[in-house]
Amino acid sequence: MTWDESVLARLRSAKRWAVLTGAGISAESGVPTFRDAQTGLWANFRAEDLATPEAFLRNPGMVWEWYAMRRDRIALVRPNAGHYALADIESRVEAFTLITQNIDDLHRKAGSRRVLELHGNILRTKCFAENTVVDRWDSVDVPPKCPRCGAMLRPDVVWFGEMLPADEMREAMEAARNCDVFLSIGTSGLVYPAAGLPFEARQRGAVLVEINPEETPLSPYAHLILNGKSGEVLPTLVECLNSGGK
Ligand code: BJW
Repeated sequence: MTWDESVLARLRSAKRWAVLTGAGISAESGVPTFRDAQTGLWANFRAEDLATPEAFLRNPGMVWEWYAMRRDRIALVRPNAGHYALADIESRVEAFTLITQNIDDLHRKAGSRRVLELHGNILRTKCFAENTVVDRWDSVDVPPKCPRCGAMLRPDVVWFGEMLPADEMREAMEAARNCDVFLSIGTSGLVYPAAGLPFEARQRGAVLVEINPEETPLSPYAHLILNGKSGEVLPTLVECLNSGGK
């Protein structure tokens, strides 16, 4: 791991932080990533069969059940040391925006306060037709029916080809453009528009730090690469920042 002291010094004096997280930060909590060749969700399922509106319309029961299975599993998992380290940094710096592509709610469970969920939240359900969040339903159909309009219910996540929530995306872009330091953690950097945020930050002069055990398309542009698991690297980074040494 390269702990470049001059970059660490810039992190210590940074006032405005923006952080982008992906599936990797939850891997150590037991949530599978998408693109890992062995354990990733897309190793066993094709994204086009499950994570698009077209797939849902083709086979709504199967898609609903797949998300219900993942939701039940996610409801049982706990944040790990990486999630807690980010909540810790947030409590110590002037401005901190946590932008996540994850739908598992683990950042909030770890105590992070300002969290922008770009790809929704699997614990919420919405109406396929009206796009409104639905908390309760009596329907025993699979998928269940919206109690207001009778359309199918679906998980409140962002599928391929769908727009990201506009307010969250706007705030994420603002945070990326105005930060002193941008951390990209546990994301393959393949899915846009989220993958464009670190580039935006770098272009505006931010220090770019990547935390990932693997190389990604972002790696050549990072000022500091912390090559390892976020549950191990982030607590060490917090220690470094607090102690003023390595
Ligand atoms: C560890 C670790 C440890 C392991 N510690 N790290 C520009 C160019 C090309 C295409 C497009 C473009 N703009 C838009 C597109 C189309 C598309 C897209 O990006 N396609 C690309 C794949 C080519 N984007 C969209 O469709 C988006 N919508 C959109 O752009 O709307 C406007 C529009 C509409 C119509 C037409 C055109 C434009 C929507 C994207 C929605 C993504 N949804 C998903 C599913 C969410 C629901 C669900 O969970 O099922 O979001 S896909 C999936 O990928 C999920 C993730 O959030 C997302 C990113 O994955 P992530 O988090 O990076 O995970 P992995 O598995 O890829 O990587 C894990 C990483 O962790 C790895 O690097 C590991 O090494 C690392 N790791 N263990 C730290 N312990």
